[in-house]
Amino acid sequence: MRFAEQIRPWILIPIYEHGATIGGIVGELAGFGLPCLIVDDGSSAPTRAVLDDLAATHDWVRLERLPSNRGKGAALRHGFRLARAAGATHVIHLDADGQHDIGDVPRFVAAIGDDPDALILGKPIFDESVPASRLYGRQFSRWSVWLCTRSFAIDDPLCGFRAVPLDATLAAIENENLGDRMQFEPGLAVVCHWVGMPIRNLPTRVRYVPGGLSHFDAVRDTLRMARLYTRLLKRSFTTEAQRTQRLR
Ligand SMILES: Nc1nc2c(ncn2[C@@H]2O[C@H](COP(=O)(O)OP(=O)(O)OP(=O)(O)O)[C@@H](O)[C@H]2O)c(=O)[nH]1
Ligand SMILES: [Mg+2]
Repeated sequence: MRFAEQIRPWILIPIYEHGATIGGIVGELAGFGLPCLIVDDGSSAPTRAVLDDLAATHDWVRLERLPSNRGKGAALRHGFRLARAAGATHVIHLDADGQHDIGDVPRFVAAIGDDPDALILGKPIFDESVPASRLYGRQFSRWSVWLCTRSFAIDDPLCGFRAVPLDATLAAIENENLGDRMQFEPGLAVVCHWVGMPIRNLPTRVRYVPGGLSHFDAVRDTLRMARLYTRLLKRSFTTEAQRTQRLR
């Protein structure tokens, strides 16, 4: 795959206990010629063994291991920093559970080429495999994010398939407390929008594999998100009030 000299995208995969699906994903990524960083967030022995084997057999796969499970958000943040330190300008991150259409990676790369400054968010196209609870939960997050940003720019704040410009994103989240778990991704989209980063939404198919393993905790993760949205919403009103006052 060819891209402009100054754009150096890496694949980033945060993983927790998805040893059964990661091998197939790495196999599909092999043809794209992109370095791949896998951040293992305290998985147990079976997944660790699969990852060790993948890193040993593919020189373009780099494995980073965190000593204990901290959450997807913490793993992503860690991966952003490592990838940037290693010379990446962007990461395309995707989930390890086999839900994403890996064939869309070149479309994310092309979208980076079209607008290297943009945060490119996967806009999921679900098939009939999606559980209804996920669709309802998503609506809650979409509305919350639209309120926080006073815009519809972010179509889906939860999709784990994204392209992230590293310098601008790390600067935007540097002083933010966006949490370590599933609330990190919607929070990141909101603060990136707040700092004026262009947002693009890229349609991509998402499927729920029968018997697939999910770490999304409907109660705890929804509560974490609700708390974060409340905090961000309050801040959006304060910022707006300050701006109005300055204009008077
Ligand atoms: N590093 C890290 N990754 C995690 C953690 N929990 C989940 N992941 C990864 O994050 C991705 C998404 O996790 P899922 O469990 O599928 O969560 P989800 O996609 O929000 O939930 P579903 O809609 O049920 O699939 C996968 O790559 C997981 O391996 C975690 O605690 N740490
Ligand atoms: Mg998933």
